[in-house]
Amino acid sequence: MKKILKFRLKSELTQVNLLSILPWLFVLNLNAQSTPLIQNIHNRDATSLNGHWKFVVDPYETGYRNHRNWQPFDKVESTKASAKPYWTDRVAESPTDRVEYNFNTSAEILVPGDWNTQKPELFYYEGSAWYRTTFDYNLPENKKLILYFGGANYQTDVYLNGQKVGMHLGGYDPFNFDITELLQPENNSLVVRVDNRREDSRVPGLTSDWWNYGGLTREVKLVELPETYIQDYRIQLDPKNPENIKGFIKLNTGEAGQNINLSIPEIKLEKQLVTNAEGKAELSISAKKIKKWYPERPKLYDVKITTSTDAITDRIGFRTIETKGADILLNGQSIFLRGISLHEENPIRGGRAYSKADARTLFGWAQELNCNFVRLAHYPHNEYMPRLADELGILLWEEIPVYWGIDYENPVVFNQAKTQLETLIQRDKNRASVIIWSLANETPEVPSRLNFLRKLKSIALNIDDTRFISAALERDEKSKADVVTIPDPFAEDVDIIACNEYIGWYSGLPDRCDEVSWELPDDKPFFISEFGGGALYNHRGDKLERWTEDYQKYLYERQIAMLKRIPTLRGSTPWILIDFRSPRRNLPLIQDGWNRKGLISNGGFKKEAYWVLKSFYDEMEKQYPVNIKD
Ligand code: GCB
Repeated sequence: MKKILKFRLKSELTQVNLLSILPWLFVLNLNAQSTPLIQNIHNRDATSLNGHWKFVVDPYETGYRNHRNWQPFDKVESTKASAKPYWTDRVAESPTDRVEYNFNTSAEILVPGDWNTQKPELFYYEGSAWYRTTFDYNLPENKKLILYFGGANYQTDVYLNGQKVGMHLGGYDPFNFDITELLQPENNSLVVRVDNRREDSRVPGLTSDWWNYGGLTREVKLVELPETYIQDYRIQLDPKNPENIKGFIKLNTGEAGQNINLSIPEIKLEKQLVTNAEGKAELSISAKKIKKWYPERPKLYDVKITTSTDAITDRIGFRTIETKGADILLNGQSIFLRGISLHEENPIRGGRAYSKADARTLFGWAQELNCNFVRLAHYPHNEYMPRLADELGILLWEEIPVYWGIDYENPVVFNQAKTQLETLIQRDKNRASVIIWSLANETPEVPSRLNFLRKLKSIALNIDDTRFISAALERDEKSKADVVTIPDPFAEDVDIIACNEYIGWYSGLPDRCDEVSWELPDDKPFFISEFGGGALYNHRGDKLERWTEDYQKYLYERQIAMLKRIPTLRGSTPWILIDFRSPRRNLPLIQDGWNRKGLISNGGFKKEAYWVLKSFYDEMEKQYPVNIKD
């Protein structure tokens, strides 16, 4: 009897355990087919697949799911070797075979680009659509071909010549696949399904305050690589010894004893390294002659990595960043982050921003405002942004869309947040401009959230412990009369305490700023990650008439007066540089689908408050002078 009881207990336990890990097993498999992201694809010779692609919209997912059991065809096909995925260039096999789609005769769409602003009928569309392009490619022997996507929102299923290549989840992070085995010399047919539905198992979840642009929103390209290639590297100053460059270089094959040459020709630095059993070489090199990267002097060096089979060059800036009490020290000097928040949107052309020219327009406006800092809200922006920020000397806050109410209990959600964070850090860890990894924005305090965020923090630090961890936290304006506090326990985990506040807009009138004081820890830098209010360009009136430029201007004046009274304040990124599209914002004649908190209108015209912020930043620039020593 005793024995049986023991056995039953054991099997129940096994059952419980299995049930609790099942979702995790599923999760582990989600992005399994993609090749680990390759460092610096940006500077590799590539064949662009940008341009006109064939396009078929598929709201009922006819090409993706079986209409009788609603299962994706992919799942069924993996068990039937001979079956061809539906809608991936099937041809009619007999005159009676009905094929109810045809890429050859379908409409076209530009890649990169969202579908919402290219096709008026898809302006509000959230669903699935198919893309197809064809290409020839003569791949030399002993080479690999990598198919790279800068980003596609949200689920992307990729098929080459009728076979599934892989699937990616995540709307704003790059991914790549090795397509060598499926490639043919001529007439390759690349078919991609993109689905941008909002779901509570995704990140962001069901709700946000920006446009859910769908499609192949970033560039697509083919990159030829040798069998053994430089897969990853981190080359940065050692925060503990800024006269040293520290990091690693990793090859894709885990072979020991391979030689790697690292050089920075401008300072005549050259170093031979040898890989360990993981195909990785750790490095720590004295670099006394290096000139540091400052926003005021964004010095970049050509850094060359060469192996017997591969070579790559990057442009890297070297700087240190640390906190000391309430100060943020860049290259040892206290700075004030004169920032602004930005969505990845080109308001003048309309739609998602994706090019270097777009990046220049957006950063150009920020620099005119005398910013040395930009918050890339609320998701990873395209790679041109951090690359150009490196060149222009703009410090960056980068973040993942763990935003408002997401499902912290769901391991599928956690895994997506984790992948997006890892990929962002993987892509940008060599950019001098990036100083903050932000893990969340205005996330309500529910019990499972803290653990979720702490796990993300340790994942971030594991990949890169040279930058700050932060999050746009919520404040408490109610518990104590006229005192604002940040009761969020995650404030203890961050290097910079950042919070969003809308005093004078969602909470009271602008004069309210004069009534409140802030109670904050004095041993950490404090940062206002958002404040602001809406104004329609050229709508003028009394300073207390909402939606006028005059109200917005007055709000900025009162806010800035309040900010100046906070001794630990070391920067701000008001919300937001430019009016942006949001389906939540439908006040007729004022919003009409735009969040109007921009300092610049969607037509590109500066509002009055722009100049108020600029003069604050001119003043801060004087208060925090920079002394370039090398
Ligand atoms: C916020 C959000 C931001 C919104 C903004 C607003 O706190 O972080 O995404 O767009 O408020 O305009 O209300």
